[in-house]
Amino acid sequence: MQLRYAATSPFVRKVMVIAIETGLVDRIETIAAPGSPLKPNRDGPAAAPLAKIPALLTDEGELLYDSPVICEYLDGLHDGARFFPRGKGRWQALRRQALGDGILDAAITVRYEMTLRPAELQWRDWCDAQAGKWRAALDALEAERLDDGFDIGHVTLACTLGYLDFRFPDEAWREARPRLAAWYESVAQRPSLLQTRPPG
Ligand SMILES: N[C@@H](CCC(=O)N[C@@H](CS)C(=O)NCC(=O)O)C(=O)O
Repeated sequence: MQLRYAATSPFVRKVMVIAIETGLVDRIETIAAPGSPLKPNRDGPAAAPLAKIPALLTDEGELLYDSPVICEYLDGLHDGARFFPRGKGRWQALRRQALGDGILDAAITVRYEMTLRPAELQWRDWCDAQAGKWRAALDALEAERLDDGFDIGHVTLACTLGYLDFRFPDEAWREARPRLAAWYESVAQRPSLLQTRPPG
């Protein structure tokens, strides 16, 4: 399998965490393909129409994209415990994945605004509104019990919090959210998360 990859992408990180946790990582060849909305990159193997990463070319030649799709595909290739539960817990796992992905979408949009758009065109109110979304989502997570396993919801949330630390180090999200912070400190010690930490 070939995976379009960047070590800084939290969506790629989700895929790599699942690949490590399921023992599939050695079957995946990573293709460096940094993503930028201003320079859509469709060169090389496993390029997807939206030019986003991750994208996975399976051994059967099928192109898959969007991290939830790729993660669920990988989860069907191993015999261990499922990261996408079938029965009880499925909707909670998918909802948590959606919440983490939504936080990432808001955060990445703000990062693009602040790094790609010329300073005089940056829209502060809009960035603040996006930050308001991810803060409300973090507040909702503080009210949840997350120490109930390790499925795709937990994987996504761990990668999400790691991304906030990586790209928004001044966010101080832990201050008013001690339970979420404690959960993250413990889950971040898993080898799959340690091995996929963003550079720097
Ligand atoms: N919903 C997608 C989001 C993927 C995404 O936004 N990836 C970013 C990198 S972190 C990207 O490729 N950005 C380039 C672009 O938006 O053109 C997923 O879950 O895989």
